[in-house]
Amino acid sequence: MSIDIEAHLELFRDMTLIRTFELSLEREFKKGAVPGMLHIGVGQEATQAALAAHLKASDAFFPDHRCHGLNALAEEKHAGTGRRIMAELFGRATGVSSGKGGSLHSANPAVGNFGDNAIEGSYMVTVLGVALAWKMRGEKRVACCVIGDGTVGRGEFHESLNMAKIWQLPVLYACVNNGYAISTPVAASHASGDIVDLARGYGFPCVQVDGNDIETTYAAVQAAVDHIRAGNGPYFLEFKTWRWQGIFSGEFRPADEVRYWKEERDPLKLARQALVTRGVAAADLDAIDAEVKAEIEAWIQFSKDSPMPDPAKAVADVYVGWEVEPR
Ligand SMILES: Cc1ncc(C[n+]2csc(CCOP(=O)(O)OP(=O)(O)O)c2C)c(N)n1
Ligand SMILES: [Mg+2]
Repeated sequence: MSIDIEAHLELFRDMTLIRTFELSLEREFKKGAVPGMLHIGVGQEATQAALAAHLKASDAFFPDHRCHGLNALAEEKHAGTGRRIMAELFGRATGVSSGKGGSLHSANPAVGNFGDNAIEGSYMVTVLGVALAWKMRGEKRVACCVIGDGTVGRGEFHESLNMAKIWQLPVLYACVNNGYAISTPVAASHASGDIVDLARGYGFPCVQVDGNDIETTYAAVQAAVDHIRAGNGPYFLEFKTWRWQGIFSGEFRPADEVRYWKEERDPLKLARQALVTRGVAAADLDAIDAEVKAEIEAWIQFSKDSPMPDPAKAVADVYVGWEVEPR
């Protein structure tokens, strides 16, 4: 399939932004500038860029712990404020959740980001409520949840898919199968290493795609959101991919496997090759890269220059309509 060259270039830029965001963030994390835990999505850029390209501000997505890139793109595309995701990760008052959410709890429903949750899979149930509300109101909106292969082991997976089908809810399940949950290979924890096999029994479209090819992921998400917006009920996508880093990564994976994914299946390298084949000059792609790098450094500087949250507001936004006096 061939996508419009402008769209293709924008996707390349978006993937470059995710890669740069994550590597720069990791650099700052190692220096001690970023509090808390950090799971990064390097290697999974094509999935997140494709979702960001098709989800509107009026849709909802529940990101997982590797979705800083998706969160930043949604913020940037719909509000021009991607830097507020960076500031959130730095724990600053200018962050989308006033610096109190961090990596796992940054949310901004105004751009469709309904927030991650440290309890893996819990939002597979929450997404049903959002989708049900829209269906009852007759709104053509998509409620998406991003889940990893490990998260599929939660009971909510089956509860959610079952109810989404019975009630024909507008839910997009975006399953990022990166081959591992912590250090456990997918085939060691699931009856099928292809998660799509576990989803098919619920009787709605379930499609497995190459998660490292941006043209494939873009077309797959397009088909899914078209199906859902047309009122046809839920849709399940499994993106086969691989994460470069993360919890205990590197040491437990065979050298051949690491080499294959990093050298032959790098989504950014593949996108670059595809664009050069289409006639785009390598220098133009380098210019995009340089521009994105400068932008991310500016986001980091913005974060470092931002104030810490005011302790007096520690419990503000925690309870709706109930202010608690901090002691
Ligand atoms: C209910 C629950 N159990 C355990 C954890 C700890 N935990 C955090 S990430 C993770 C692995 C998730 O694997 P996967 O869904 O494949 O995502 P990946 O990290 O590979 O992107 C686990 C077990 C958690 N956050 N919530
Ligand atoms: Mg995984």
